[in-house]
Amino acid sequence: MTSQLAALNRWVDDVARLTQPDRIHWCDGSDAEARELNDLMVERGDLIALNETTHPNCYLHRSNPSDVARVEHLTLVCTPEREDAGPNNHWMAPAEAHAKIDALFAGCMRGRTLYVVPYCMGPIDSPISRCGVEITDSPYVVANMRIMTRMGAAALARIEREGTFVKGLHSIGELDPERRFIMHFPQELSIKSYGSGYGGNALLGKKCHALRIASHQARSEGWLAEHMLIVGIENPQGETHYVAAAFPSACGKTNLAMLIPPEGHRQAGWKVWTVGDDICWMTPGADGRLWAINPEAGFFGVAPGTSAKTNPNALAMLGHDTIFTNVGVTADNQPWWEGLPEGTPVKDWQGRDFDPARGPAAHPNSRFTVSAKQCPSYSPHTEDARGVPISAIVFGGRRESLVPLVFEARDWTHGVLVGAAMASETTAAATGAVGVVRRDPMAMKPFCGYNYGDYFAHWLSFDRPGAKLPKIFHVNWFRKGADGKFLWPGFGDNLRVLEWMLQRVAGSAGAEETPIGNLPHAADLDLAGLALQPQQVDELLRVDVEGWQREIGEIGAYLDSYGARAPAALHRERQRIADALEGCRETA
Ligand code: GTP
Ligand code: SPV
Ligand code: MN
Repeated sequence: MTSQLAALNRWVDDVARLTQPDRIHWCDGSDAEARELNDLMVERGDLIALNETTHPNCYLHRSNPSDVARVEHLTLVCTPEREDAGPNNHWMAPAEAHAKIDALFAGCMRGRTLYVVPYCMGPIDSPISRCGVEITDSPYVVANMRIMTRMGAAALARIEREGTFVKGLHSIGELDPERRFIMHFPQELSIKSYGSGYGGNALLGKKCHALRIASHQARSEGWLAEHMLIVGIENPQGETHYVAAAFPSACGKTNLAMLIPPEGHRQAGWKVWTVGDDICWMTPGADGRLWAINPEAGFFGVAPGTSAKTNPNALAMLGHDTIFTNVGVTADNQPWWEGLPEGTPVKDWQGRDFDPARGPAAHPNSRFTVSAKQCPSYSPHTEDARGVPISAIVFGGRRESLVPLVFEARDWTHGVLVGAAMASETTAAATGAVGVVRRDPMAMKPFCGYNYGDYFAHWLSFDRPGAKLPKIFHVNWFRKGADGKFLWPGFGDNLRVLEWMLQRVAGSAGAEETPIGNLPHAADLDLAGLALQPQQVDELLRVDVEGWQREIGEIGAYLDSYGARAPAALHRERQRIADALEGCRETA
């Protein structure tokens, strides 16, 4: 046995001694194993088989009602120095954290099976990919990890060959919110998660490894681990350009990643290719460009709002081999959620008879887990070992006022400030109030595994001689009019905005320079076929100088909260914008 597998075996032994499982099962990722696990879960009531005719091999999982979203207040980054986790993270000293969570793990797997889940984040042969092993007592987690990662024998072989792997220890414990922690130890490349079975808290390859631990590794190794979708846009000339976009949780990544172009664009020959919908690892290539892989192999997507109108590709992939979590069901046992035009829910997400007075049938953060290969727009380049070259980076938030539909950053430093200054209304993806505007730089507030000040400096460091960096843009699909309705149609029509961006990259589209960045004139956007009033377009593309003066003041205070760690270049950039806004107001 190689020393690596010996190290893995020792760790499994240590964990078994602590947690006292009845059995240990090493997952090989085979179909037979998946079938056995599904049968077991159906028998135990962890999964409910859905309508075999309309949804072959689809299952419903109902979470404990107190365990349906990420828990940011219980998610800790445990670096030796508190300052290295930064004010953006909850922190605990590593020794104290281990002691606290190990006390919860003690004996917690009695009567249960301990599953050893080797996984690879990224194409199994890519040098950019990284492996991990999750130990869990939840068969639901195993089933999800099998879809979301390259899980099983091939990953174990890579671990044996390669050396390092991230250690993730997980138990659902008692699913008691009072006995729940999600802890990260970046220096030890390890994660410990107790008391939750929900997505980001429990599928440790996803946010815990591929963002919090990976962002820490990426900083020391010169790459970026980001909360971004990756999408390829093929123009009528047959050229495909890749865009990476960071929007906070439940703010449109899955939808943008697999959009269907508007009718006119489709006829002209535009196509969209999905590479990833949530996480992007980007590395500078020998050619100076940033090359990106999607470390995941599946989608853990938001169900509500997904329909044949908003996201036909998603609907098409959800017809078979999908795990649904916390959706409602119809009388004939089909999955149902708010936003589907047809079907009537008879049971809500908690399995109760559906009563609209008690709220929606599907939980607002109900999800589907599905293999990326089931997506009709799945890009064959998803498996490319070197990744795909990124032409544009997009930041975006959910802002009902102030922030225009789109603007372009003048250069990389301005773009990093645009990312660092992002704010968005909170959503049901995390516990806590929904609809509250908060700063969420680069959509990484819950996921950056170290001090944001250092993270901004790391982003700035990519601007160096020889670099051919993507252009940076900011979008807002969620601007509302006085009537409280979204001003922009969104979804497939978002391609119209991406088209302008790619024309800007090619140097072939116009823009107006403003203090906050470059905005398209209405005539620079292809709006043909949309029923937008001219005043709606004006509103979407308006820069409210006084509103932005307030915003830029708040951004200053926000940067100040990172003290000396906030890069001086961002302060200078912010001041330049503040001065330009002041100049604008004086001339107005
Ligand atoms: P996470 O998986 O939590 O990271 O979310 P996400 O960023 O992938 O968000 P997703 O694409 O699942 O969208 C979340 C919600 O926003 C869904 O209910 C969508 O229907 C809705 N949504 C997505 N894109 C748009 C858009 O362009 N306009 C509007 N109005 N709503 C959108
Ligand atoms: C998010 O909340 O950003 C998600 C779902 O993508 S989770 O896996 O829970 O992080
Ligand atoms: Mn996400």
